Amino acid sequence: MRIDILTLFPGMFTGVLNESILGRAQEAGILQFGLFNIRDYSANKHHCTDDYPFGGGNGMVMMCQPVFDCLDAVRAQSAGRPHVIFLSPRGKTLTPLRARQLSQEEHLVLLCGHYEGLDERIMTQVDEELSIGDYVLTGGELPAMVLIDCVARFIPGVLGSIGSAEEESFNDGLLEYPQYTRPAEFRGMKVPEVLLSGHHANIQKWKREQSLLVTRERRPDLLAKAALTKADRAFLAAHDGGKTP
Ligand code: 4H3
Repeated sequence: MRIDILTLFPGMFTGVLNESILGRAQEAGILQFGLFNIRDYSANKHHCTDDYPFGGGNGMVMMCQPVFDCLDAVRAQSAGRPHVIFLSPRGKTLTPLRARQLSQEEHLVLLCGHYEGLDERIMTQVDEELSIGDYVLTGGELPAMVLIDCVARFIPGVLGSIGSAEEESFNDGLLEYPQYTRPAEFRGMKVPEVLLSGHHANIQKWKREQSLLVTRERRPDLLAKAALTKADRAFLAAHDGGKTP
């Protein structure tokens, strides 16, 4: 997958994209990133990218011209038609389902705003507005990085030996069970016996049950939506935290 990023602050991305799992995915040729500095496309002699809002109001608004020209440059370089996303608190909230769907795209373009916002006419160039949550940030750069990381996990080969994103939190609608590593006892705290037993079926059962308990306790909203088996329901009913006498 190719991901082009349009931003006024390309330097914000270098660490995040080049370290750890995303860095390795680039080396493996699974992911390619392009950083475009919107300022480089300003036709203004002072390389201006923002201006005062018509009708007054606080702050500055990103101008059409540099963003349109930057997007044109990205499109001129691409064979197909990229999917253009604008990161914004007014977009739909990113979900694991949407992230998985986006992981099938060949080419994403992420547009990051700064200042108070963008000239609304730029939205004619955007296919989708996405938000990473109900809070406002100083720019769309951090949300773009979150989106990239979240989508990349669903691309085959990116997680490699770490396992598949499918196995992890949210995918079967439940939170993860607790995990332990050596030593088996640390400062008097013991690892649950079953994990040391080597009994595969019992271990799988324990993990599922722990997922059910932790999800009910912390995110009952997720539990209500999860696909539960008869055995899951029976287990939860038998371990209702003493609500039933
Ligand atoms: C996205 C962008 C929060 C999110 C953002 C989010 C600054 C967009 C400015 C930038 C606009 C304010 N904040 N929740 N902020 O995903 O350019 O709207």
